Amino acid sequence: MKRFMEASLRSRQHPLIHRLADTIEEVWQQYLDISPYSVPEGLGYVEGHLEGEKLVIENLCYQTPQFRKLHLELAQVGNGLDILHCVMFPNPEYALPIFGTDLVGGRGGVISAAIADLSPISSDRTLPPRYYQQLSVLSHLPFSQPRTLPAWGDIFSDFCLFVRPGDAQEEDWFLQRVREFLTIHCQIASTELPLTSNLDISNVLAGQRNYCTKQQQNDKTRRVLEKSFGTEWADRYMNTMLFDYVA
Ligand code: BLA
Repeated sequence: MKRFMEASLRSRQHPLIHRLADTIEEVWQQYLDISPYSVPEGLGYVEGHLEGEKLVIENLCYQTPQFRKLHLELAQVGNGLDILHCVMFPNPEYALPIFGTDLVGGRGGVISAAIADLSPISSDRTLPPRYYQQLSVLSHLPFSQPRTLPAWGDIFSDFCLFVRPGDAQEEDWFLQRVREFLTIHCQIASTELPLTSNLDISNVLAGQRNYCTKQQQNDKTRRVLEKSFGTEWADRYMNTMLFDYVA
């Protein structure tokens, strides 16, 4: 089989990031009907270095009948910081939650932030019953260093995992949980029927818009991008590449 994606940056990144990137692609290929998505001009591979620290970004994007954009981004800052960012944006005709994950850490060092969620987009902030049923029977994972969500994090579900993995076992647990989230999500999504009512579709759009505007408030992401690319570029990148929405 033809190579699905070029594995370049990840081989120089933290091993957990490399493994998570491979896992995400593997589950996508196993369950979804993937086709190409054209990344905005000049944003497939990006390098910036305003304040000395070099930032390299690699964007991999796909689409499927149920998802308008599957986005996997790998980034490396100088020699110290590695990042994996992934979001699956459903088509507005599908009332599906938004899968998102972010891993931030230093190479050879520790992962400081590992987050994954299936985030609800309904106005009552609950997940569809099929998701709730499958997520609530997953085993409890006793992470030693749970982290607290920032204020804008009210978009995340009760199943959101946000930790600093303490050792190799906890890294494995994180990877396993993300695989479970993704598998549940892809299996449900591929049997989901599209909405037909315009009101239902506009409610999905409102939910996705809320998710994106909250994520755009993440100052930690913004600061990393601003340092290497400047304020304007960072703003445009966050609004058009990371968290774009249909108005
Ligand atoms: C945290 N995100 C962070 C941090 C950095 C980035 C440096 C701080 C790490 C720490 O607190 O230990 C940076 N993340 C980036 C950059 C990109 C990125 C530069 O994705 C892209 C180029 N963020 C997401 C998604 C989620 C997310 C999809 O992109 C969740 C599904 C969450 N990241 C998230 C959260 C924090 C974070 C909740 C902690 C924020 C805080 O504590 O204030």
